[in-house]
Formats: sequence, structure tokens, C-alpha cells
Amino acid sequence: MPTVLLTGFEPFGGDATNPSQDIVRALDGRTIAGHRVAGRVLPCVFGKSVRELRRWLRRERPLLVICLGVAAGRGAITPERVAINLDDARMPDNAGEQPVDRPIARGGPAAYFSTLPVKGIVAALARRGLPAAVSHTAGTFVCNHVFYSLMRTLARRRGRAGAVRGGFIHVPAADTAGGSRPGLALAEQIAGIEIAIRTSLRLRRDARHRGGEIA
Ligand code: PCA
Repeated sequence: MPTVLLTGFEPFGGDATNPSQDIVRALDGRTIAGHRVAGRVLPCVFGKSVRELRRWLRRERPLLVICLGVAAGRGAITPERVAINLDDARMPDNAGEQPVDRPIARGGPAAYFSTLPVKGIVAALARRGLPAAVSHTAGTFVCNHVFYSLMRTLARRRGRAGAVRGGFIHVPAADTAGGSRPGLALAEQIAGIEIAIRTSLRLRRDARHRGGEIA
């Protein structure tokens, strides 16, 4: 059965949990539209996260890759459109590393675009009543680092291994921390990511609607 690689992150910044890790564990081993989901958790560490991602790419040989991370200030599921060639950490990663103004790949392009149907995913989520929006920045911390490295790896392989599509989705916190921030219940997040996988498998080309609004 063809494989979809779905990654999440371990908790970071002193948090006890990370919803992206819980989503990945919940969907690991599931069959979605005739594809096996391989759910793997990455360390929230600049260098090591990418080494582990590449190892899973080699082992699982997925035809679709979706990486997840939490963006605790956001209230919606946000497929990321663009990964930029920059590490600029606002806090240390889980190994104590805090790169500032550093390119991810020296000599690499400034950015890569997601090859997921980001607007199609947003429209599909909205149809199910889930909060969703396209995002144009994945930040400059470990999530963007993994997203950029994923897109670079897939772009450089294209032709050899066929076009493997991939991208990144940020999810909200799973609770509202007593009303002090937006949040979305974990069950809804899991349902949302299942929809994102289905939509990515179904749509070869992205949906088009104006300004990221939902048509
Ligand atoms: N979110 C962080 C890194 C890991 C995660 O889940 C980020 O947005 O960069």
C-alpha cells in the first residue's frame, strides 16, 4: 500500500504536550483513501529533526509528506504556503541551540513553495466547519527549518524518485489555557488532518479562490 508520511513534533519551550505529536500518534497505522499513514514524531532540535526526517523518507518511501507543528497563538488549522531559507530562533531548541540570522542551506534558494493543495485543504476544512486559513509564514524556528529542508530534499530528488509532494501544516493549541489563547480540541484537529491528507491525495492541482478566502 502506498504510504503517507505524517510527522509531528515533541513538546518544546517547557510545554508538557504538543498536539502535533498527539495527532500523529492517533493517525499512525490508519488507512486513508487506500494509503497507509506512517506517523512519526520528530525532536524539536534544529539539526537532528532533519536527519530523522530524512531517515523516515528513506525508510518509508512515501508518496506524500505532511509535517505538522503547533503554533500556539493561532486559532485555525493553517497549511503553510512558503518555507524560507532562514533560522532565527526566538528561544533555544530542545538541545539548547539558538541560531540567529543563519541560512538553512548556504547557497540554497530564498524560499520553496508547498506542493500541497493549500487552498483546497482550507476549503475542505471550512466545509466541515473547522477553522482554517492559508498561512504565508511558518516562522523562523524549527518548524520552518524542517519545512524548508523537506521541500529542498523533495525538489532535489524530483526526476529520480518521481514527484513526491509535501508541505507543512501548523495546528492550534489543543486547549485555550484558561481562555488566554485560542485553541481547538484535539479530536477536531485529528479530523482536520485526516481531511487534509484526503484532500492532498485527491487534488493534483490546488483549488483557486481569491486572496485566500474560501470560495
Ligand atoms: N512548533 C514550533 C517547533 C515545533 C512545533 O511544534 C514551530 O512552530 O517552529
